[in-house]
Amino acid sequence: MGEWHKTGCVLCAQNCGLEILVEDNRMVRVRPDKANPRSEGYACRKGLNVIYHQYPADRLTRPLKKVNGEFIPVSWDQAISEIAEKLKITLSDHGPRALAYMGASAQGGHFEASFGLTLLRKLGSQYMYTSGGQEFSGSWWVQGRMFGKQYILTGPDEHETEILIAWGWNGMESHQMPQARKVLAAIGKDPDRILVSIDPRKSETAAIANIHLPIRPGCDALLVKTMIAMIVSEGRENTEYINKHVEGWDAIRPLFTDFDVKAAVAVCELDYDEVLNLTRLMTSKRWSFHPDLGIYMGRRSTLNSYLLNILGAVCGIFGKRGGNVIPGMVMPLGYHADERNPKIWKTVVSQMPPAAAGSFPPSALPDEILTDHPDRLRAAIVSVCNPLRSWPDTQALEKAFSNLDLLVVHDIVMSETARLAHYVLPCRTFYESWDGTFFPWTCPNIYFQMRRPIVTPPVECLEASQIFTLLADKMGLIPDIPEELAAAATGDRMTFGAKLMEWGATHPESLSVMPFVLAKTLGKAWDSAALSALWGLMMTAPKDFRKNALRLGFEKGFDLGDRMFQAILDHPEGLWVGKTDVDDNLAAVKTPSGKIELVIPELSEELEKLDARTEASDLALPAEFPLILNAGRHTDKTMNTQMRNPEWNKGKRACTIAIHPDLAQSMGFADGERVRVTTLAGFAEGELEVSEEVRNGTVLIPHGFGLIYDGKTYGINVNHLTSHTHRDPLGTPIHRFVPCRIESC
Ligand SMILES: Nc1nc2c(c(=O)[nH]1)N[C@H]1C(S)=C(S)[C@@H](COP(=O)(O)OP(=O)(O)OC[C@H]3O[C@@H](n4cnc5c(=O)[nH]c(N)nc54)[C@H](O)[C@@H]3O)O[C@H]1N2
Ligand SMILES: Nc1nc2c(c(=O)[nH]1)N[C@H]1C(S)=C(S)[C@@H](COP(=O)(O)OP(=O)(O)OC[C@H]3O[C@@H](n4cnc5c(=O)[nH]c(N)nc54)[C@H](O)[C@@H]3O)O[C@H]1N2
Ligand code: SF4
Ligand SMILES: [Mo]
Repeated sequence: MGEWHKTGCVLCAQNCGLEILVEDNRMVRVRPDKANPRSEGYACRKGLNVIYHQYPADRLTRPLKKVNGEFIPVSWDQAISEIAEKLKITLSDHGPRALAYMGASAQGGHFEASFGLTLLRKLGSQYMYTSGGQEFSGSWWVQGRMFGKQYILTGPDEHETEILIAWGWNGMESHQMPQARKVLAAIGKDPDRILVSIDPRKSETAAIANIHLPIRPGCDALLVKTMIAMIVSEGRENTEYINKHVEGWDAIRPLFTDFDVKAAVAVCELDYDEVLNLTRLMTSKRWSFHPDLGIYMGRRSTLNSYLLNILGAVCGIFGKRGGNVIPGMVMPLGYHADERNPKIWKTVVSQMPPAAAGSFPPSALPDEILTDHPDRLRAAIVSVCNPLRSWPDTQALEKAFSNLDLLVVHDIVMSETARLAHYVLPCRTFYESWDGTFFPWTCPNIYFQMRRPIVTPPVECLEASQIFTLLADKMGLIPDIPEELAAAATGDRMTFGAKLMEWGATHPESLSVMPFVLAKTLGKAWDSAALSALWGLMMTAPKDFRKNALRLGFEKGFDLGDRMFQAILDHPEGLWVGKTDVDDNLAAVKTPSGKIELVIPELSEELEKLDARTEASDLALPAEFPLILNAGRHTDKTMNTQMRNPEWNKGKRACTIAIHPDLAQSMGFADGERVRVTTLAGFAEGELEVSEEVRNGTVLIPHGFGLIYDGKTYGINVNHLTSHTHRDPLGTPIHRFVPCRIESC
């Protein structure tokens, strides 16, 4: 007889509520949890197959050290002592710029990030690299300039909107919104609402959209500029909104006048009347947009995000119900790292700033490691992240990682990155530990779920947060904790809190390492560093968060943080923890003017030059690579690199090289044959799929394959085809526009 446990899916940012049946300490069945207030019984096939994720054949159960090219098991004490020693030597010989932390990217657990970042900072380095830096560098940098902080994000208020624009987003497969398929289908079917897809191909979302603009790949910036120009020429700007909430429109408005919109629409290969009609709808109805990788990893990534924000501001959709709102957050996703502040580091070779709310762009990494500059990267801790398959340019990264003096990987499996490490440290899975995520995307209520362990981990496995604590301790970074304080951790939390404050007041050095102090006290008593960090987070929650909690109905009081913590424990199914003030949503804007600022001097030249003529020549492909590779479509048969056991896709056509029937015919290819795709970075071979859904002239390969499992390789690692230098000025790889060719093999 087993027991059903309330938990959540750890595979994507939606973290849908799940119930999992556990028998004899083994997860055996999964069903959606109707009691979860955000997902309300919604889950997709990935979540329902999460048992494959929990029990991969290459699960790590002991700390491993590489000796003469082979991994041998070592004790925790040996592993941590040796890593601490090596780190100390590297840092004393070469300074803090030699160290990077790569992580803070998990879809199922964010607590590791606060420990990794605290350790990094304490050791004097700013080099944090996350997967966010390979999707959001441009867009979050733009948010920093226009909304005041890089972590102030906006998202569609999908339940109130009249028009939802899926812009380079295939929500029907990728979700990226609570209950995405249900919500998108409902909008598409509602006679009073309009679902728009702006996507070069007939994606699963485009297929159910009321309007599909099949834009030529890479033309989004030109299209948005055109749309703004159409609105300006017909005088349809939302002047009242602009006067109240927007700064700088008069300064940039001339860039949108005297613009040849007809020529621009032709370059985008769209229908002029359709585009004009859409802009007319956009100035007469409440619209919202969800941009995603087609925009972020598209050509002109940063400019795309800038122009979309200008368009939204001109139409007055930000901070308004049914438009794009700033969701409340339990915890910001990163911090504001303005590169104009001289204290903020840049990468040594490419001089890239950490534009994605504190994360440097992974595309910069190969050069940072392989340079002979004295400040090169020499040591890295990779935590809950798989750069060797996920980040651009596997060949360059492989070479770079092999040149590190020290590579430590925290993972649950022998990932492709772990294979290159000097030490591999075994983690508890997210079903064996306490953890939660801070992805927002609900409005007006703010959601949180702290998942609890539902199965016992293999004895030697630890939370990544606990591993960071062991390392910090061994390196002498945590002040001695008095016995009285340690003892108080097993008793009443508020009494512990009072003692902690008292001790902290006389030990100011403890403040910069507070997550570690909590982990060594409460975390020890609870066998979870992550859970202790949650308590710390609730007790020190910023004013805005507390205001949101009171608005939802929590009562005021000095113990509010502790009561919220208890409420979270009392609701394993997840709960609403706050409510934003939607009527005053733009109060969250933190620019100097308090308004949405439209002038970004660094982008003005690119914006000014952008027109049909310059784009037409710039878009031309070299004769050697006449096709465009979309390197990394996110499909229902992948979940980044997290699903390892290939059995979960048994009988499905999981990884293919897809092209349009016309292209197949012109090249004499048949569905199912083996073909080779070549780019500047390299080549890959695989099975051809011929599909009407693909835009002619493009080649689609999913992201997330190239898995090495049980001695075999499954599917194509698409990052063998991407070059780390094919990137936006802020470092985002241009994975949706990779020139390529295809031939039979
Ligand atoms: N099933 C599944 N779901 C996932 C993931 C997964 O691996 N599998 N991963 C998750 C993660 S981490 C992320 S970030 C998201 C990503 O979610 P999405 O961004 O929705 O994923 P993509 O498949 O890249 O879809 C982007 C769309 O942009 C289109 N596109 C390509 N080029 C252009 C262009 O030039 N202009 C425009 N306008 N569109 C273009 C593509 O045709 C595609 O339909 O998915 C998340 N959800
Ligand atoms: N070419 C190309 N590349 C891409 C993309 C693309 O579209 N094209 N999409 C990209 C996007 S949007 C993203 S977000 C990144 C994602 O790339 P990553 O951030 O690398 O994410 P994941 O593949 O989710 O894997 C993270 C690692 O965490 C480990 N892990 C899973 N669960 C646990 C756990 O419970 N505990 C611990 N300790 N470890 C665990 C997994 O085994 C895996 O090795 O990849 C990207 N790479
Ligand atoms: S949508 Fe995401 S969180 Fe929900 S079940 Fe699917 S993979 Fe899991
Ligand atoms: Mo992502």
